[in-house]
Amino acid sequence: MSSSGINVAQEVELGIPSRKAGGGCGVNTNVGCGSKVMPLDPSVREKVANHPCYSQEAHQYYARMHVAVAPGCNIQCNFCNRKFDCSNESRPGVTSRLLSPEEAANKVRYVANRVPQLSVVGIAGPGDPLANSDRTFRTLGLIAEQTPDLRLCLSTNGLALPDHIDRIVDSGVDHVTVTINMVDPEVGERIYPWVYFEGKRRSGKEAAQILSERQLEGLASLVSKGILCKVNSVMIPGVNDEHLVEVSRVVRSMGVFLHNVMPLVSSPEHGTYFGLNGYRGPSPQELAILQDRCSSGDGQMKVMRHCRQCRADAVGMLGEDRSEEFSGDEALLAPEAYDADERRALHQEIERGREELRAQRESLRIDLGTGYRPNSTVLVAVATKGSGLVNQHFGQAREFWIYEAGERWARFIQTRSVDRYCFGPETCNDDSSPLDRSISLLRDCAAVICSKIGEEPRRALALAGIEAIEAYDLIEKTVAEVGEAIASTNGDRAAV
Ligand code: CLF
Ligand code: SF4
Repeated sequence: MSSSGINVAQEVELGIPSRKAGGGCGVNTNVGCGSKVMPLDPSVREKVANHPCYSQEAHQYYARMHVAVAPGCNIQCNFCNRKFDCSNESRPGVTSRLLSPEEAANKVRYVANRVPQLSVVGIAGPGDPLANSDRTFRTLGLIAEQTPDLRLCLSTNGLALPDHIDRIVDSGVDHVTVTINMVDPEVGERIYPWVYFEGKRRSGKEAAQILSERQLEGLASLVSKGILCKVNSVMIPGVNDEHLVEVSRVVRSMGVFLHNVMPLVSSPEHGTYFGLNGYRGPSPQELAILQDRCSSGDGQMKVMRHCRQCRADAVGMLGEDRSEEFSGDEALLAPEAYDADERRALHQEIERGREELRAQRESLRIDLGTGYRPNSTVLVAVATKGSGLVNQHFGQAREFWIYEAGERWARFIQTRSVDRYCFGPETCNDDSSPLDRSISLLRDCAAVICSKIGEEPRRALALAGIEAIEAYDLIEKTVAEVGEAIASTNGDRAAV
């Protein structure tokens, strides 16, 4: 254990620079010269520990659910079509069923009784929660009263944020996300055609200026009240991609805990301004490069890399979508008794398991990406159902977790979904099979690690120069071993 009372593995998970001795300026890609160890405040550590969005490790064990109670919005984003959920937190093209606050509270109880991994309830749409403040706060009040052990989370575009700080605090919300796509109105006027403020529709630079000022004012107030804040940004190549490094620096300096840089998902079928006018989303490689730049600048911002851009009625672990399973009327109508015991017992079991895995990782001295990067690394893809293990068959994996791998080194880079996203012309082919899509998505990886793989996909991967490796073990341990073996024979093949 370190002097701060948390062990090295926990510090790494929480994004705290490691304090390894040695190494000089420029050696470390993630930790700046002269950086100091900043132990997390215990209250922050407690808030992060079981929140699946604020902790990459926690998202392997804990689930979230959203309740879609907020239909209206007070701004227009060029990547949004109002027929669908808010794109600031959700994947474009997805429509959620609107609930009343009472239905939402019933649904939370219903889901909580059936998904014991549940730790957080969020309101993230389908419009902006604070543009529907009465519905949002009534919902939060009911949930806090009826299911008091669940964390409350809120996501907003920030325009109305300064008007609601006290109500947010009083509601017991302890995590707030503000979507900030710019801090410069010249960039902003290309993203927001208008905002509705003080009874008037404002457009152009004035609209962006108002929005930006309100977002930053609201953020500062939240931070001063001890609310843990995350900023979401949509990366729009050619519009704000370069600028997001500055956004990251600014919000870091204000005390924001986490920056989630998400890809623009753009296609003409979504009917958005960007989709209809040929604006493309970034490739996974472009996204990872920008995330690295945000996390390696002066501010050393902690960057979220495991966001799944989920729906306004999402239910389950981040990597799975169980919203359909809970979309029926029975979830809304049943005023059933609430039983938190099963969840409490499971959460205790999860924490014991996590502690054991941390101890193993620590004994193996595997660096999760905060120390000194080895000279030779490769990218590898992992098939996992969570719980910290390589435990998924290649053919059943709908997403892969990409790691930078090398000697005692396993740095999580991003997730890539086989059938959810189009990442651009190279991977966009409606006729392609899931196997073709997987290979295309993993083309910059040296290996894929999974619990089982058939001969046909193994051959197809080999033809693409990707080695298939079967394992059932700790993810980071396997990644580091595979990375070391491949990097030492093939040299550096890390593309990001
Ligand atoms: Fe929901 Fe958002 Fe809270 Fe998480 S989601 S309101 S912070 S509980 Fe998470 Fe989903 Fe990404 Fe949002 S993966 S879209 S970051
Ligand atoms: Fe759409 Fe969300 Fe933007 Fe409102 S804030 S316009 S709902 S993407």
